[in-house]
Amino acid sequence: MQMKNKLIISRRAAIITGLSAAMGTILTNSCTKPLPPTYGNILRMGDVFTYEAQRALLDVKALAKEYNFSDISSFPATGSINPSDASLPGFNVDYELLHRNQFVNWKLPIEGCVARPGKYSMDDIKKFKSRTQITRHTCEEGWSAIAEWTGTPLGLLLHHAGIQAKARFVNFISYDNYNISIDMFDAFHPQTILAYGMNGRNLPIQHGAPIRARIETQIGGQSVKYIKKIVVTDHFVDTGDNGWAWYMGI
Ligand SMILES: Nc1nc2c(c(=O)[nH]1)N[C@H]1C(S)=C(S)[C@@H](COP(=O)(O)O)O[C@H]1N2
Ligand SMILES: [Mo]
Repeated sequence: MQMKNKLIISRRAAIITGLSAAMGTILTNSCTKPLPPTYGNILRMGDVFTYEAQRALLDVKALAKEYNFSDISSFPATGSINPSDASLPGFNVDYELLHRNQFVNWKLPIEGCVARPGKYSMDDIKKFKSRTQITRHTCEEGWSAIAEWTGTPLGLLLHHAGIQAKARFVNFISYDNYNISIDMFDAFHPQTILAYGMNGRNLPIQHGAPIRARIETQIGGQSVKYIKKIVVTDHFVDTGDNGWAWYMGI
């Protein structure tokens, strides 16, 4: 039986195809290999291969797959699901106050290695060009779901804030104290957005209101909810050595 040729090369196939090239780069080009900031931490050895392989593939790396409306699925909420509820883990009194006023007083500070540090209100953020994408969220705990997300590309905000050449990491600090950092490649990836809309509505509380990140290049746990502050740094700040790798590309 003859196999039908697949005309469309999937993102995963492109990554696998490029893997041997990446391995070549890793093995022969040890002076310039892109090491993850967690290099040397024995508990995070997995970062080295995933990060090296994916970063060596920048030129063939496609966008994460986007889906159609008909693919949108039910979507569980996990981790913190409401930092305004004192009976739940992740409770935060500042968040509770903001929530009580429908987040009208919420502002997002962008600080650190930027020429113009400042605070952005929701109206400020919505003035930037928005991006809507229907993507699959894959949780490291074994479930996945598809939703439509609308938000502002993080790169637009970073440019607006005057990101400096020395910037290397974007650190997200959230109201429930779930903090992660990403490198500049993921920060400026066109599908990395600060999402304020989900499935055509305002982002619900359980999914991270008023704004969450969507980082479609990595596993779902990196898409931090309830964002409180963004700090750009020229060095790695390890805010979350929680047993998971720093880098979890998919
Ligand atoms: N602030 C914050 N962001 C978070 C989490 C969290 O507990 N707090 N959980 C993460 C994990 S592990 C997953 S799978 C997704 C869950 O997003 P959802 O609740 O919208 O399904 O959010 C991620 N972002
Ligand atoms: Mo997750």
